[in-house]
Amino acid sequence: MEKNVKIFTEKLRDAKSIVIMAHKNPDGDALCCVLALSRLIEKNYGTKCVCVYDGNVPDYLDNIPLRRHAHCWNKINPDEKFDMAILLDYGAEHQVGGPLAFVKNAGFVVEIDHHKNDNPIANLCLDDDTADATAVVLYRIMRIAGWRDDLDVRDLLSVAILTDTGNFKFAHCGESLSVMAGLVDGGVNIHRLVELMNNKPRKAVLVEATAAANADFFYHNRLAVATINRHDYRNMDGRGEMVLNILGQIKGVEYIVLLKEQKENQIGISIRSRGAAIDGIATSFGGGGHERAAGAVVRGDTLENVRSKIINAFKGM
Ligand SMILES: [Mn+2]
Repeated sequence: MEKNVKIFTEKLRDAKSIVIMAHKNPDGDALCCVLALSRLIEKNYGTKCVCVYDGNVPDYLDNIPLRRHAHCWNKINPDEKFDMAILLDYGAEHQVGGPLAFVKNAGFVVEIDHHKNDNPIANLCLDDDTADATAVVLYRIMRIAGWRDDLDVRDLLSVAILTDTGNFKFAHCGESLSVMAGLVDGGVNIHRLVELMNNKPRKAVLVEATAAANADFFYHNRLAVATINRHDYRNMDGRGEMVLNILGQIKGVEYIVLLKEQKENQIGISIRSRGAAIDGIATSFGGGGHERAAGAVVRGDTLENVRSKIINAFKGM
């Protein structure tokens, strides 16, 4: 890591134009890391970065610091050539979406990620798939590089860690806790940040609550499957973490699946596990992710078909 951070900082010193991005439909870790790194680069190297995203930013992230610095990628000239493109929390090439064009045109590509990825697309990889959040890796880089930060950066890294660990319910390593301790010592108020994220539209919360209430159970109640149809999907805010969290609290439930009919014949799948690894199942549907939190998007198939296929995929687990 030290050696790669050194290469990264040397490249940052030379880069005159930088674009930063994460996965499509960014979550807290994705968007907050983009904004935090952009501020860190500006503060330590004087370069103003362009922050882009594809898809929708959920309402619960409306009030995070520097939010207005993130732009939908199609607001930027598609032929723009950047000296450096930085991919954060992106998972795999196909999850970047529109801004991938900037990566292809960039002089040098850096990635900072905590997803398992067998085909990294960067010239320089600062990845660690054991980290609870990309923000944990970014914090490590910030410390190794000796960068100056500020409260906005510390707030953003905190929101990233809180969202990716579900307020530490899914924390696996002590590092995310010790990083958070450092951030709190640096002035972060966790309660204030959690309150700032309690910003979902009422309809969105009710859609998730209803999906959880109407879930079906299979294999001696070890698998819970919830469904959100096309009509209700339009009112969602984020990926439906609340549905997954509610069902995961049930005694005996080991696997939780949420199916989202994003549009006709396009089904989003989110899978969580309290037991065996399920990223293989997500991969078999064309997706990926982490061992116990993964997902996929299936195109060209109906909600009913995908539902029976995914239930089948858990046979024998
Ligand atoms: Mn993440």
